[in-house]
Amino acid sequence: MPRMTPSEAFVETLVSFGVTDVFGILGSAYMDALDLFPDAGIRFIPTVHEQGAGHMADGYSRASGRHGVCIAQNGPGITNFVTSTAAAFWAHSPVVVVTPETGSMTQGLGGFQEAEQLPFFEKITRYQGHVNNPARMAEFTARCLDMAMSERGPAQLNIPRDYFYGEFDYQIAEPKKILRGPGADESLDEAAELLAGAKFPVIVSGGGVIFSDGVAECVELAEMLHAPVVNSYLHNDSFPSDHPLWTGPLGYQGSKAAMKLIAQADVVLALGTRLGPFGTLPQHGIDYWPKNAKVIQVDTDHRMLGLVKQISVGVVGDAKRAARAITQRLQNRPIAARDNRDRRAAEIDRQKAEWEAELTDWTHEKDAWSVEIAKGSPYMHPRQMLRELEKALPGDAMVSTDIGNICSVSNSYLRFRQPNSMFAAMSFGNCGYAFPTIIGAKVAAPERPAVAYVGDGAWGMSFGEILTCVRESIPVTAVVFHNKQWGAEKKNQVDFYGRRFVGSNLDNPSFAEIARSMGAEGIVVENLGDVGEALEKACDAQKQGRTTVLEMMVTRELGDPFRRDALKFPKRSLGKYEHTNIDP
Ligand SMILES: Cc1ncc(C[n+]2csc(CCOP(=O)(O)OP(=O)(O)O)c2C)c(N)n1
Ligand SMILES: [Mg+2]
Repeated sequence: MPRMTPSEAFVETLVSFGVTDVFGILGSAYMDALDLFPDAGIRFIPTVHEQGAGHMADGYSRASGRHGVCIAQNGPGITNFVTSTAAAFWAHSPVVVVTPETGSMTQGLGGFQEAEQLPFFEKITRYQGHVNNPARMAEFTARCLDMAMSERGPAQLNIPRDYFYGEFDYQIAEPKKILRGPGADESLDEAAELLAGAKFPVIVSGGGVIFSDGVAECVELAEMLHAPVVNSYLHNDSFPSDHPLWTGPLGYQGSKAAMKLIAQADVVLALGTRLGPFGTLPQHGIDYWPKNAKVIQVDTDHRMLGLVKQISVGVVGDAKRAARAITQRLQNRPIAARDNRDRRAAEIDRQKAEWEAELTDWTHEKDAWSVEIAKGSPYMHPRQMLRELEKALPGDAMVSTDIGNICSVSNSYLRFRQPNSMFAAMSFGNCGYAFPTIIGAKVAAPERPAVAYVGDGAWGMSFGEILTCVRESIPVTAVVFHNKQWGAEKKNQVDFYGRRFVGSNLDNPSFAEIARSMGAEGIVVENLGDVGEALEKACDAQKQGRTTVLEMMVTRELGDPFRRDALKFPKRSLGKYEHTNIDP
């Protein structure tokens, strides 16, 4: 075993696992290791804020399927990672969060930047490795890298800062190659049996299909059954949108075609999806989940099987391999869905055409408040703008989306032909996710156009990272929806709180001007006719290394709210507040 310092063992293990990029903000706690990065061939990408670094590591891993790694100073640098780690947890991103800690000899004395760093991350990581002895640096580093990948989620590597020093004998590990199988034969047999007998099978293609590189296998199975395929919520890139069996996403602001088709299913194959509760709520007034259908669920995590929706068959397996195994079982046997194939094909076409026509006609929001507020506005209707963006997006673009009303409405207008293209804020739903995430994605895939959709409120949280784009030459495009409000939450005040707007209106500067003063391009777009060209030019400018902020001036109208399911009309007890009661 070669003798080396713990810093060398840490860095050599990163190299052995193929890590070439690390995001973070420098700090004395790990400077001894950082000092080695250039010679090790690791690019250190300094960011504006550690949360940005964490999201960049997330976006990097989502675009590449490789580890995203972030690192920061003990104490405050590490607490800044909490939000980004929680987001990566719910996005199932293999992020390794390296958290140098107070020195082991002073922990507990209340020194500088001291914190117990493991509890912060306990519930938002898949694995926590604590280097309890410097001689174990290589071992724990490797284990965290392995765990993040095999558990598909963040792993924390906690290192007391004095443990970077010394000299020990280390074995530098290679990545473990752990492959998951398709699932138990009996479960796959049952799944095939149900699907063979189904008259209206529908496939839900989830994140697991993307993570397992299983889109081709999902397509093959769908074609064998001629089953329509719906994307699970915010995984619009889990099935090619130009395929005749693609029907669009379920969930908030999703595709009515997808919802109306799955509502008719007698057998649902949920492939690589946990069927998250938010992503399967009724939408557009359609309670689409087919309550009498038999559900087959495939997930690598057995704890997800039947957790949210009742299932008939659970398969603990890899989505790609399970799809292939089911397809093989269906070969050379009678398939009931073939008998009514033409009728279902016509139904799929009809639902898709109806939804497209409805989207095209849906030029603005039609609720009373939206109509009133948008009246006479010189600005663009968000839906029309989103349609123009959709048309102009390059075919190989990667798009990240934030949490906001307009970002959510974009769910209906985002279609992808290849996986690893859509990086939404997923279930953690934090404002400020999209911009740093797309920066990380661009580092992983510099040849692909990278576009973030961000509301103006969320932009305020995240635009600082323009500096990272400019300083580090990472060219991306930010499309900022300037509606002068925290719209998604304001919508609740419109619907439930008598239009009393507390904290929801925003007085903004010119975001294009700010971008220019930070060294990026900034373009204000006010007219629908300019949207497509502006996006094309901005994507083109990425080839010249330039980052562009497109400041889209839009009306204040708002689409359906996020959480109609979770809100109640106010009913007060004290006389003082009585006037705020709403009688629905
Ligand atoms: C970090 C964080 N803070 C607060 C919220 C609550 N929240 C959800 S959406 C939203 C409004 C988003 O406004 P904006 O980004 O301007 O987009 P818009 O809804 O106007 O399109 C807020 C405050 C959140 N999701 N995340
Ligand atoms: Mg806004």
